[in-house]
Amino acid sequence: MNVDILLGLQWGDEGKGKIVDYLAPKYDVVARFQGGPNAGHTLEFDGIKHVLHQIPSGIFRSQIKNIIGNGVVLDPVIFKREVEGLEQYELDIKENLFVSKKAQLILPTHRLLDEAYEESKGENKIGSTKKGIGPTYQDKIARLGLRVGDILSENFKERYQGLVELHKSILDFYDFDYDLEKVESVFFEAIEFLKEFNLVDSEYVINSAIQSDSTILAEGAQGSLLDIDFGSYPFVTSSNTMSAGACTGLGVAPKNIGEVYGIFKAYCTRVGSGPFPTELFDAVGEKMQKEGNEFGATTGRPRRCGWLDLPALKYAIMINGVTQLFMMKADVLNAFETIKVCTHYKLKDGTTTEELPFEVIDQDFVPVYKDFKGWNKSLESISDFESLPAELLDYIEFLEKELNVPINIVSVGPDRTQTIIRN
Ligand code: 2SA
Ligand code: MG
Repeated sequence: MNVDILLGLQWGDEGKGKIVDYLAPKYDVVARFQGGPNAGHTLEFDGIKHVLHQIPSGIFRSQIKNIIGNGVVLDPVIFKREVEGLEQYELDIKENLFVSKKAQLILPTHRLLDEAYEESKGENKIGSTKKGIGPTYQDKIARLGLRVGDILSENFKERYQGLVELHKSILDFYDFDYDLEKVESVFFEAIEFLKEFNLVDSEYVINSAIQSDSTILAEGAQGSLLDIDFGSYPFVTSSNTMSAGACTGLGVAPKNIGEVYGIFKAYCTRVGSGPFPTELFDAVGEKMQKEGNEFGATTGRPRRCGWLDLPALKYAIMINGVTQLFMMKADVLNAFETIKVCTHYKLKDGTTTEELPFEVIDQDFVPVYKDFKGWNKSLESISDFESLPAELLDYIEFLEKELNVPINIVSVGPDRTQTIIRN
């Protein structure tokens, strides 16, 4: 069982980048299994802040192999930009990065389609990152997509053209204006750039790593509540963000899965549209946004903020089989006199439930909260678990009891060093 999985348990932005960076030295391989450039994993160390979108977070450590798995949708243009952005760190990217030939390619027209679909939805837009994620997965499932390995074939341009013609007819249907010429030349430059990397059958790379007893960390992107099957459909992303996605997105058998690390914030945030039962619309929410610097790493959009939602968190723990919990951004709550946790929902008919309903319509139920006294002090100088303020320890103890999974890491700041490990 040498594949561990790290996942966000909420709506993304839980701080996965920081934890992968912290865990990475324990692993020989770090692999991305779903999503694409809609992810933005922020790593901070030695006073440097870096955001990774498609490249796995193990890239900063020279002894780690990094894999972009078959379940990923890869934008070659963003890939090129990302690699170039890393040049300053003098990493051995060409040696340490392996890209699955089976990963799907995001074409410039996929991005245009993403925009066209969003525009056509009016009020009901998903709030997509407009990186072409949905349309690319759509083509994958429709068996129309182009894969990374296809760029090596002689008729790649023809096949590209064939798919683009289809996309154009859809764009025309939506009356969507676009200028493809310029973006296409950038795309083909990026395709040439991508050819210089290790394009592999990554399922063999991973399984031979498993055979030779190497340790592998599967790095999830987005969050469990954005899962295509179990998220708040249709306000979700287009991949399986849950632990099962690591098996299909890498070609790893379930028997090889060991730990499932679930990352959650001490409160909740969401970018984009869709239900958010504990969302705050008042000064408290604004304060959370400000204290937590809650602005998207990919699009810069402000994140909606609210209190921790236990029914939603329990659901995510259930579908993922989480074995260890890591609580992030506890320090953001330093400034609050009272901290609230939603323990269950009260439905319109007066009954209560701890389960997420089929359709989460905010107006149909109200969250019921339990109040906790805030600790109201800085956590900056604290480095061991026992020295955390009593109020925060109470909060953690309550959550562990409710969730039935140990909280083994508490993050008290963005830097690598501000990570409290529980022995
Ligand atoms: P898309 O672009 O089709 O996947 O958008 C569909 C919905 O999914 C939401 N979405 C996200 N929400 C939060 N974080 C995202 N990425 C993180 C970032 C990185 C992460 O920092 O940008 O945590 O992995 C992300 N990606 C997609 C989006 O807002 C739509 O509601
Ligand atoms: Mg993020």
